[in-house]
Order: sequence, then structure tokens, then C-alpha cells
Amino acid sequence: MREKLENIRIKALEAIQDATDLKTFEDLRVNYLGKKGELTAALRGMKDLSKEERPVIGQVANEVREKVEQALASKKEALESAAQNKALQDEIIDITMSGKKMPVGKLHPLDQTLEEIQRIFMGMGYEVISGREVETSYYNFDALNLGPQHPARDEQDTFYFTPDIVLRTCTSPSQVHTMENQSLPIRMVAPGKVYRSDEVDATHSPVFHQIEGLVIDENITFGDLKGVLLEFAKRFFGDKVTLKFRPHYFPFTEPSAEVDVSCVMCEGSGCSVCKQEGFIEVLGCGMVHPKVLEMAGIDSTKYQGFAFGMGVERLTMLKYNINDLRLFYENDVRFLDQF
Ligand code: 2NM
Repeated sequence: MREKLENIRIKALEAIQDATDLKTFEDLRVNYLGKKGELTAALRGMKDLSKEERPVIGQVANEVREKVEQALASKKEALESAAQNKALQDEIIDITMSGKKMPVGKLHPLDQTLEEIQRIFMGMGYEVISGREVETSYYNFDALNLGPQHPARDEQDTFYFTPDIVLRTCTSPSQVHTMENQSLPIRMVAPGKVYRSDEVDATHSPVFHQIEGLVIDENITFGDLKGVLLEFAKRFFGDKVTLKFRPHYFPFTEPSAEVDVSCVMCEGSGCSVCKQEGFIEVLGCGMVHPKVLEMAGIDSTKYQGFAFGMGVERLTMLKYNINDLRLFYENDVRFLDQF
């Protein structure tokens, strides 16, 4: 019996010593210490021993069991720490390795212009309200004092879904919604896409971008309008620019004007960009027509306001001396990358 136990001890310690993975280790543990293990079986044989032999062999058996347990415990620790070291090695990241170069995108030049204009007006206390692109013909035409006979209503010029539903031709409808729903005073700009049934060429597109402004309060005059637009033009084009207001007609404003900015290229002396005129048309504006105010539920005897509208493509072309509108929509990175 003693010999048998000694053999188990030698065999077990050797096998444990040789184990190189956790699976083999687990098999060994079951094989020696498990319920059906060799050592357990040997210990069960103790009952056949004589009274004198039992304590002596019992002590040997306990010693063997202890040695095997110790060997298993230290092997387990060694295997586990080896496994962890291997995992650490495998997952090592070389932080000195240079990365893959990813091309960095940027905002489209039209979005840059839109953001810049919005930032200028937000700096003057204006709210930005974009509104919807699909409108009823009431908000797109009637509420802006464009009567049923107005040429802009022609199917040749406007995209109709039904006789009453259109793609907005300007962003003014969102200003009418604001006049109807928001408390006074109002200081807002309405940026966004507008739609007109035009053929594409160097200066026309069926989809383009506008930003319109609207101020409604008591005691608002044309002088306020001139001051705001001059401040805007200086911040957008540079401090040297001057403005020229030319009388014009819009159905939704009275009086109305078109506004020219001194040429950004030649500063007014005449060049090919301004066609020797020294000035370039940049926007339209006027005092909101009393009829437009009244239709939106505003008392025109108490409140006045001004409004203005400009084309984002046109402003961007002027600022960067771009001569063809189509460049904005072709998404050629060689063009876009320059802004
Ligand atoms: C322009 C020119 C002049 C304009 C008018 C309005 C509204 F809704 F208040 F009536 N919004 N924008 C306006 C006035 C737009 O664009 C060339």
C-alpha cells in the first residue's frame, strides 16, 4: 500500500510538472483528486488494512495528497500567469506605429456661406428659422401679396404637386408662418433650399439657396434696414464696401429696393467682374407691405418691418470669383477642396 501511494505521488508530480495547458491540468486534477481518482481509490482501500497499519499508511496518504494538492496549486498559478502574459503579448499595440492617413472632409462652400451669413445675423440678435420646403400656394403666393394673376404662379416657373401644393420658390413662406405664430417683435433669418422651374446654366439651377431676413417691431424705418444691410455687407465682404440702394418693385414690400455692393474685385473703379460698373447687385429688400402684415394678423398701424432676401450661390460666386453655378453641384473634390 505504501509503495502504491509512493508510485501515485511520483507519477502525479511528474505529470503535473509536465502539464503545459489548462485543459491537461484540469484532467490531471480530476484524475488524482476527483471522486473517481486514483488517490481517492487508494484511500478507499485503507479500510482493508490492519489497525496498526492504518494510522501509518494514513499519514503517508495524507502527505501524498498534500504534495499533489500543492503541486496542482502552484502549477495552476504558473499556467494562469502564462496565459495572461500570452494574452498581453498578443494584444500589444505599438503606439509608435504611424497611422493610416484619412482624408479630412470639410463643409461645402455653399454651407460655409450659409453658416457665415447666419453667424453674422445671429450676432445681431436674429433667430434662425428654416421652415418647410413643401408649401401651400397660399403661403408661397397669396400671403406675400402675389395675386392669382401674378406671373410667378405660372406652371412654367413653379413646381406644382397639386394646384394648391408647391415647392417653395423663396423662403418667405416660413417668415409668414413666423409672423402668424410668434409673438412680436420678430428678428429672424430664413435660410434654405428654394425651387424654380429653370433650365440649368452658368447662372440658373432649379434648386438653389436663399437666406431671407425679417424684422417686425414698433418704429422700424428704412434707415434701420440700410444700417443692418451695410453692417452685414461689411462683415461678409470686408470693411471697405459701400452699398447702393436702387428703387425696385416687389409685391410684398413697399417701398422696395435692389441693393448693389461696390465691386469686391476693383473696389468700384471698374473691372470685368462688375462689367465696368463698379457695383454688383447682391440682394433685394424693402419695408414689409401693410397688406402682408395684416394678412398675417399683425396690426400695420402699430407695427412696421423690413425684409430682405439674397441668393447664397450668387454671394459665394462673388466672394470667391466663381463664374459657373454648376461647379457647386458637380461635387468635384478638386473644386470643393479650394474653399
Ligand atoms: C426679398 C426682397 C424683399 C421678403 C419679404 C418677406 C415677407 F415674408 F416678410 F414678406 N420675406 N422676405 C423679401 C423682401 C425678400 O428677396 C429678394
